[in-house]
Amino acid sequence: MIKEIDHIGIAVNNLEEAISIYTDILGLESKGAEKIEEQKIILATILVGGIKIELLQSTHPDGAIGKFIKKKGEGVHHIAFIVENIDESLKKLTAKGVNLIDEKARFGAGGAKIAFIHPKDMKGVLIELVERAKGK
Ligand code: CMX
Repeated sequence: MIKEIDHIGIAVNNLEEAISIYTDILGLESKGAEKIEEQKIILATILVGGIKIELLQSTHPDGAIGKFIKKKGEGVHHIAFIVENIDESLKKLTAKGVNLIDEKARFGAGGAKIAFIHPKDMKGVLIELVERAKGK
């Protein structure tokens, strides 16, 4: 079902400052920022070999990232795995009794189909499933 890691999401207070740390200090490449209104975030993608780091800044205090930072501070927010067929994956997980945040996939950054699994069922780690269009 799971192919590989797509990205690691990191919650940050200040996107520009975070981008500068990952590019100027660590020497990684940034692909630029994207606002995702539905998720109440602005995200910047940092490329690390075949996988990505998504730096996530909240645009509203009541969004998922805003609430996370308020409770836990900045840091790793989620791990995203690539799946070939997200609808099939969600059906399989439902059959196994897994607590899904999204019973149906929705659209995320870059037009990918995404869905989240509740951290309570994943040993305290928020897991995102991602299905990318072929060639993306
Ligand atoms: N990782 C681990 N645990 C987390 C967490 C995270 N990212 N976010 C919340 N939690 C914990 C909370 O601390 C809380 O723990 P306790 O019960 O021990 O206090 C528990 O999960 C449940 O929290 P909650 O208050 O019931 O629910 P929240 O309103 O905080 O929502 C969650 C939590 C995961 C359901 C919500 O953030 C969500 O739906 N996330 C999916 C969407 C998302 O994260 N979007 C942002 C990124 C988008 C992207 O990258 O595209």
